[in-house]
Amino acid sequence: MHNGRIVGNFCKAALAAILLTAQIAVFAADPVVSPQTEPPKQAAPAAKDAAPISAAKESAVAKDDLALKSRGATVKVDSEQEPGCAEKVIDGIIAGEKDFSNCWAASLEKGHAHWIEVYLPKPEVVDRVLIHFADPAVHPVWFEGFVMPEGSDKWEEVFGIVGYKDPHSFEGVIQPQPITGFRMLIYESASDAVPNATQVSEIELFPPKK
Ligand SMILES: [Ca+2]
Repeated sequence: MHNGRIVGNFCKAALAAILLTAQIAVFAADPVVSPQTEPPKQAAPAAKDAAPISAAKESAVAKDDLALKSRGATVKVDSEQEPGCAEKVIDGIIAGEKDFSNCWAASLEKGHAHWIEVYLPKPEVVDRVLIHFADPAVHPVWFEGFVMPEGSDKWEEVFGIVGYKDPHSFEGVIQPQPITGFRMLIYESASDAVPNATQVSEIELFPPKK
């Protein structure tokens, strides 16, 4: 649908994003939950101390986010557009609508599926995942979430989403349990013009509210 060719750093392709976003708003499909998984539960209310996620400029994560490099979290990815950009999903900074340079961008040389894994320094009970995208033109539209339960070395699927159309963020409420990691597996992202591209700005993992 978009014939323009985007080159270079997608995180900085603001104008292209605006143009593509307008098209996505028209053509995006309604979300359909993957039939092999349970539907995601109703999203929990935003935390009182959560930063606005639709701000034009960058904003900060909520104070109780466990998935932070500053708290000892680490990250693995299938590929990077720029070396080291994967750590931007745990740096505590959320991309803005007009400034989405703070993100992991998968390599354009590699096709989907792309994946990103966040590891916690010790098991933590988590019941909510908040994923912030970056360039709305290349946001994930078909993806799955997994957790690694404490004491296990296997990923356990907690949600599967098809046709996701919010270009900014996704929130999933999951069964509370102690986990050591979270995995996002992305099968498809929004851009037809650059089908290999996908971006995530931040992954937040939250403990149950006290
Ligand atoms: Ca970030």
